[in-house]
Amino acid sequence: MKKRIAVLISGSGSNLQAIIDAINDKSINGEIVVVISNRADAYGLSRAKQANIATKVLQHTDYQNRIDFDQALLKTIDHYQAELVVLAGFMRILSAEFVNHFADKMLNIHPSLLPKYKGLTTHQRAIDAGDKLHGCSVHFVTAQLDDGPIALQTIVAIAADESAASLQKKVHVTEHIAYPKVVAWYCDERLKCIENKLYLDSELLSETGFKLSF
Ligand code: NHR
Ligand code: GAR
Repeated sequence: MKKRIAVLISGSGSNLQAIIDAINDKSINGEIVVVISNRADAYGLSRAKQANIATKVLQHTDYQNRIDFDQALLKTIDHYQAELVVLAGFMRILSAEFVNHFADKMLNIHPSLLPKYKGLTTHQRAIDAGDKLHGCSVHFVTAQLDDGPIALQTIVAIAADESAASLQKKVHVTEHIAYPKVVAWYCDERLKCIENKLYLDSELLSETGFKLSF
C-alpha cells in the first residue's frame, strides 16, 4: 500500500519537488495527499498545483497563538489521513502536543551535521567555526528542536574560500538526494523509529544515521 504523505513547507519547496519527482519515477511507494504552507506566497504551492496535489494555506499570523495554529494544522493533516508528515523547509517551531500526535511519523531535513548547529543560519556558523565538513541531516521530529533521531546525513567539504551562499547551494543539492531516499525507506517500512531509536532493515542505525559523502 502507498503511504499517505503530508508535506509542510514555507518557501521554495525544492525538497518537495525532489519528493514529487521520486514518486513520479516510482522510487517512493507513497502519495502526497496534501501540501500545507504557512505562507501564502510560498513557491512550493505552485509546484504542488502543477503536480495536481491538494494545497492548503494556514497562515500562522491568522491565529492568536502557537497552540491554535498547531491545532488547525493538526486537524488539516488528520483530515487527509496522512501517515507520514514531511517538513520540507517548514519554518515554524511546532508544539510538543503537535509533535507527540505524530510521534515516529514526522521527518525534517535540517541543513547541518546534527547535533551541530541546531536552529537557523547553520552554514555561516559552520564556516565561522572553521569546520572542514558540513551537510544536512534527515531526522525524526521530537518536541526538542532539531534533536530527534537521525536517519541520514550527507557530507560535503567546506572550501577555504567558501561563503555561506555557496555552501548552502552545495548542501541543497545533496538534500534533494537525501530526503527522497529516507522517505522511500519509510514508505517501504524499511526505516522504523521505535522508542527514539532507528532501525534500517531491522538493524540499529548509528546515532548520526546512514552517511552519504559527496
Ligand atoms: N518543531 C519541533 N518541535 N521540533 C523540530 O525538530 C522542528 C520543529 C519545527 C520545525 C525545522 C527546523 C530546522 O530544521 C523544524 C524542526 C524553524 C525554526 C525557527 O526558529 C527553527 C528550526 C526549524 C524551523 N522558527 C521561527 C519560529 O519562531 C520562525 C522563523 C521564521 O519564520 O523565519 O518558529 O531548522
Ligand atoms: C532547505 O535547505 C532546508 O534544509 C532548510 O530550508 C531549505 C528549504 O528549501 N530548512 C531549514 O532551514 C529548517 N529550519 P526548499 O524550500 O527549497 O526545500
